[in-house]
Amino acid sequence: MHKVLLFNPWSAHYGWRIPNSILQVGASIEGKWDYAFVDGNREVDPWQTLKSYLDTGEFSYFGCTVMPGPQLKQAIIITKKIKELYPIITTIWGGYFASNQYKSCITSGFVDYIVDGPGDLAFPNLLKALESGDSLLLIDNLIYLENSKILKTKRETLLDQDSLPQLPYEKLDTFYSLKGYLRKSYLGKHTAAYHSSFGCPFTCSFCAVVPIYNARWKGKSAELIYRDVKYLKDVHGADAVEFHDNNFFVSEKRTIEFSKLIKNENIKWWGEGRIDTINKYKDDSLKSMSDAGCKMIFFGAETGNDEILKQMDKGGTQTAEQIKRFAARMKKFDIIPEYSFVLGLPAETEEQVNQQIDSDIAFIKEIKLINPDTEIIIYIYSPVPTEGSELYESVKQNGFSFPTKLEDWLEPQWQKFDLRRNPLTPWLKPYMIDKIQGFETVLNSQYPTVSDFKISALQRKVMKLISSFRYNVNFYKYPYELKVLQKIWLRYRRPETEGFSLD
Ligand code: B12
Ligand code: SF4
Repeated sequence: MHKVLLFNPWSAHYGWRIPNSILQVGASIEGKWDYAFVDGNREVDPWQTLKSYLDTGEFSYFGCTVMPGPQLKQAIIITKKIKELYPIITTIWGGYFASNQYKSCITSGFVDYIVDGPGDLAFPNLLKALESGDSLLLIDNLIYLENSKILKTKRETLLDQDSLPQLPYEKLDTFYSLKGYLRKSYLGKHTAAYHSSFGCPFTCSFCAVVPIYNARWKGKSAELIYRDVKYLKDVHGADAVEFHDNNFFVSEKRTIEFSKLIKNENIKWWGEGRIDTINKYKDDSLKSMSDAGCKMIFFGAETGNDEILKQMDKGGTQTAEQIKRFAARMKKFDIIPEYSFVLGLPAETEEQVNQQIDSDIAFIKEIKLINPDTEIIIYIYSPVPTEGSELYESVKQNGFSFPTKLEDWLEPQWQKFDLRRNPLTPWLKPYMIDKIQGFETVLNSQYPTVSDFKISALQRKVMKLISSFRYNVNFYKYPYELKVLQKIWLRYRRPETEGFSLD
């Protein structure tokens, strides 16, 4: 029997999301290969579970999805162990890390094949070719070694998303109850994760989506998204959805069609979009989204510096003025803008790097005055290998390079790098990191956000009062008193480590 094991490595302590990556990979082989799901998030000891499957002797393939951060850790340790103990098993990696850092993965000695980008055709075609002995060269989206040389096949055109097989929710439910994936969030008691499109039409120079999709985007139709959301609601009790698309709002038409369909279902929803795209939406469209349950949208505001925006935001039209005006505009529609900022980009001198951090802090404070409900998420810039981009060239010139050996990513400093907390970028000095993190702590106390739904009105008031002095005089050093309060009251969600939002 040539069965397939599909593994989602551990990624979060609580609030697990439907593992859409392996779910969609499962869909691609449904009815053709027998397969099992193993989710590291739902296992006390995933190795024992994997081992019990492998010991049956029925499995020939181990497929693992890999994103940077903690997932990578379990992916490396477990795949290596499988190769050592079960050398006949073919190991296949997919996901953002595998595609973006393919050189270190494929030369590790324990990853046999990488599916580079969508696996909907590449994965079943690879399995078929491995069994028939056919050439792999004609299969798109593959990376493998031949005579120690890395071969990369061509990237396929994005497929019509409505033509893909249905997601095997029922099968997943036989391994792990689907209800266990519907977590409590600011949006609802049972929040589902759904992914409705691939890629993004833009080419921001810091973004991990660009090297894989290169300005391509394809989405499912509104009807299909509605069908799946309604299924999750009717059969499993979902009352909210977070859309995991890199850019859910590319098409105003699709968004509005979906809003019309979902309007009477009493579903709250959230997604990620661009300010300059949604700013072009008509007022009627924003109203219809709000009426249909859209509560919050995540935007890459990035910085208040127009020069840097130009450097980062290729193909876009975002400006500091627009970021401010848009925050004000969203107030009218009762949709919370969740703005993420990237601080700590390279500059010519240390002084300029530091000055840029100060001016972004001032800009964030201005946004909070314009629309205090705006949620702010601060990331420290960590490079992505977007070869050829102006930003990546500057990053390399400033002395940064990625590990060349896969296992080096297990080093504590590289694990932190992935979480965008300690980026190992030589131009960013420790005092600058302290300032960014200190500001973040003070800001989150001054404006505990609506998605911190666990704290009471009184606790909010106390935090605001205690942090006022620091906030008003820009004093962000050692905010220990606030950290203690946040630890006790907020269990402050770290979007950098546990994901983007909404816990
Ligand atoms: C859900 C999610 C999470 C969840 C993890 C849930 C889980 N899997 O258990 C949480 C919230 C915990 C999380 C955390 C993080 N995430 Co995350 N996450 C996502 C998100 C939004 C969706 C992933 C998903 O389900 N996609 C849907 C599936 C269907 O698409 P897919 O994964 O691309 O799968 C297709 C192909 O890639 C391929 N494929 C994928 N896996 C496999 C495996 C095999 C065997 C095969 C054959 C094919 C294959 O085939 C699939 C079908 O076509 C993505 C963005 C995105 N839109 O994908 C970011 C994303 C992957 N995350 C990212 C990051 C950086 C992180 C963090 C490290 C930091 C952060 N602040 O978000 C943390 C820490 C990770 C950790 N704790 O391990 C980045 C990765 C960037 C990079 N440099 O590579 C992304 C791309 C977001 C972004 N645009 O920056 N994340
Ligand atoms: S708009 Fe967002 S997803 Fe698209 S390239 Fe820019 S950062 Fe990446």
